[in-house]
Amino acid sequence: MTPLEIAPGAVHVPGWLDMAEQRELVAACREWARGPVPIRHTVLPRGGVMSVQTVCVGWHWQPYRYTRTAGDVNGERVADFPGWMGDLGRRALTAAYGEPGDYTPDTALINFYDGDARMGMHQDKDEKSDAPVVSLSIGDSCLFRFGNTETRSRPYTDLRLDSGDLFVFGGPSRFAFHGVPKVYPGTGNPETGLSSGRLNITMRVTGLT
Ligand code: MD3
Ligand code: FE
Repeated sequence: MTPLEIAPGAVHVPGWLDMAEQRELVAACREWARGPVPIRHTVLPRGGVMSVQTVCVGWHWQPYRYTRTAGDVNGERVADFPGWMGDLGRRALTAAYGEPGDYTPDTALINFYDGDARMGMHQDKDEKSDAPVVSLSIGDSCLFRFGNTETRSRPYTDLRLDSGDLFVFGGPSRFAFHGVPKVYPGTGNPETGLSSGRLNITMRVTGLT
């Protein structure tokens, strides 16, 4: 529960979510995974298919923009971003930075990793806002790679993210490269409601209306 500043603006709070909160988030994500836009493997413009499975709320992300409707899935409008999730985002900023500021996230990307899923090094720059990104991890642990803002290679810091961990990326870290090179199957606690795999929820401010 002690915040660790990994780089300026990048704060890791291990074990931030208690078991009840993790269970509630798993249940909410399970509902969103059913629809109105079902969870799926995102297809990239050059034909690649992401190994992670994703569902969005508030705004739909498709590479490389946000829309209200999921033109690359089933054309439906995504579920509304719930008020309780904005409250959770402000509590997260308070835990990481000591104050919530005026943080008003309007979208969440929910990524599900099976034991073989990975995410390559990338920057999140489709948002027209430099407000922080809040990341919550549930289920299996993973290796998380936090890089620099210039290149997708070294220097980077490798760390392990466990179930219940919070990470906030703001300020100079907001546009850093990052990725998930490995998931550690079987490390999660079934009490979360996830019997296998890893769930990552990221809240963002799109800057769109
Ligand atoms: C650093 N997700 O959804 S969360 C993503 O675990 C994404 O699913 C990973 O990268 C996951 O885009 C990593 C940690 C994270 C998320 C957003 C960031 C780190 C970030 C934005 C800027 C800098
Ligand atoms: Fe990212």
